[in-house]
Amino acid sequence: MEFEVGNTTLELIQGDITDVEADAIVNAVNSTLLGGSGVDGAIHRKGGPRILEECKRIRATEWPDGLPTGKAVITSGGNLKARYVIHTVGPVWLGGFHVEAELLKQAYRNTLKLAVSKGLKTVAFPSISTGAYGYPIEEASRIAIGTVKAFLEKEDRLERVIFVLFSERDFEVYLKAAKT
Ligand code: AR6
Repeated sequence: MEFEVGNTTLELIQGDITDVEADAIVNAVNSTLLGGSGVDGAIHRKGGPRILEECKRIRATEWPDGLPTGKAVITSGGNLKARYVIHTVGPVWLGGFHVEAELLKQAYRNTLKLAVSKGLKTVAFPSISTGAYGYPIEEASRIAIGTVKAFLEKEDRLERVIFVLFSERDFEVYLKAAKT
């Protein structure tokens, strides 16, 4: 399903993000940048060791104490079809009484800003924070879609932003958010 937002096409698909051809796919990581389960595990498995080597270098140079929640960094895509991987840390869901919503917005916004600053044209996102980090997906989908749309209304250098939802249910939830 596709939507036009300013000059950019916003697309929602169901599938595995490691199969997506885009300038960058986005990885939902933890602060260590050293790997994990879920989409992170899948990206490192298919992308090969080069991605982890670059993550280790980023830790050693830019972020010795780990990448803070809401921030984003970029590595090559290793053996993936995508040229780059943008790694961002979404918030752990703590009941909604903390700053989860703001941090989730920052993760999407900082990823898009980084993509634009590198001259990338196509970016594919997974559903950040709604797996191991437990963010309720209805709420997360509204924040994800709303934040991306608001960004694209002001920024016309991206050609296509894709949300890649892993399950049919997740896809339906995001579709509903995109239509409203
Ligand atoms: N393609 C697209 N989406 C996927 C894929 C895939 N191959 N695999 C899983 N998902 P999660 P989080 C979906 O847990 O909640 C990791 O261990 C999944 O169904 O990957 O941000 C990190 O290292 C869910 O909808 O990320 C961190 O420690 C979504 O991706 C922690 O998990 C996000 O689920 C981050 O937790």
